[in-house]
Amino acid sequence: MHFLATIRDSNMKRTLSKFTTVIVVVVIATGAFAQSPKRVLIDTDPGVDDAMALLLALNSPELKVEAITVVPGNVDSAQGLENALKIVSLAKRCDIPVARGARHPLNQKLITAQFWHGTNGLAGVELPPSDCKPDPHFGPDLIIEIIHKYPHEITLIPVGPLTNIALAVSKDPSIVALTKDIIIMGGSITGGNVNGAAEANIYNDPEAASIVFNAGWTVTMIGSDVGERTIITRPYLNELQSLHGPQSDFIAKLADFYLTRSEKSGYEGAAMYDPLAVGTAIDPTLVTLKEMHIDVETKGEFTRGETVANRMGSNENNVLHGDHYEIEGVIELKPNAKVCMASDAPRFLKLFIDRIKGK
Ligand SMILES: [Ca+2]
Repeated sequence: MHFLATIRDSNMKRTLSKFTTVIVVVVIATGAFAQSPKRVLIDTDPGVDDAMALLLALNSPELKVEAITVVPGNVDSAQGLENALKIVSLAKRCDIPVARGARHPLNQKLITAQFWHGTNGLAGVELPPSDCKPDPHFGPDLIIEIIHKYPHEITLIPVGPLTNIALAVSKDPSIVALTKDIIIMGGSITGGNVNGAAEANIYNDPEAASIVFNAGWTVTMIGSDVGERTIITRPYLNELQSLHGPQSDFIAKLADFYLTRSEKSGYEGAAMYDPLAVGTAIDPTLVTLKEMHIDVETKGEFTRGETVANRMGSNENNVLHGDHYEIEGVIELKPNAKVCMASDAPRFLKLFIDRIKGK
């Protein structure tokens, strides 16, 4: 009896094994693996361009938004949570957890940006009250939980100051090795947008940024310098306004406000900072990346918050000899970032408009 059962069992195993092989072959042949959406978690300080980035993600089949966490930056934490909940409600996606995170940066006072983003952070556009409720988790705890739920599958897309990500990494460093990818909007290797040196997301919490860049993963850095060469202009806005829908009309109003503000400052269009980070997750061929080592300046009088790029991959090794130092070779530096050097702006803008128009 036991012998017969073993035969049946092994026959069944062979049949199952063949069946599994057939499934694997079919899946590979049809490219079904390639089509499975990328699981992403967006950490955001909404924010005009954040709203654009969120709705781009929610309308892109390449991505599955597992959660949204809110960090203070463009607006304070309470306003940011309200904005994020209204945006997911507009997209009819109350299934996505939205959690409030940190209330302030790690080591300095919050600097909000209503000057650029309007009184409520969303160009003064009043969205209907949200049908969605906030997730009860603390944002960094939700980040940790989602990464453990889907090990090696989550792409983090932080598009605000890095406070929540730094808190998550500090509480549970094991998430670094379990994260598939991290694509930040932040930094610049050719001057800042806050002042001569610093980009706003890094400037708003340099200590957090330093923790994130030094955590042990390779950060894909979509900087403000490339965002400023990836701009939405009037012809794109006209195209967006050619079809109507609740999300499309909302984004058109934001884009109009944002463009008018940029034009007043002498620019021909508005920088698509945060949407380009989401675009990179959707289609990495939209950007050109270069590996290098990035340090975050946390002390400089004029350079606090600067992302200091080492393009050579080494520092000189200066050794004290009596009353002076001598260079004794170089100290190799491991790249900790893939820095965005350029974007295919027309292709990205077309993708953005196509995904939002008429929605
Ligand atoms: Ca942002």
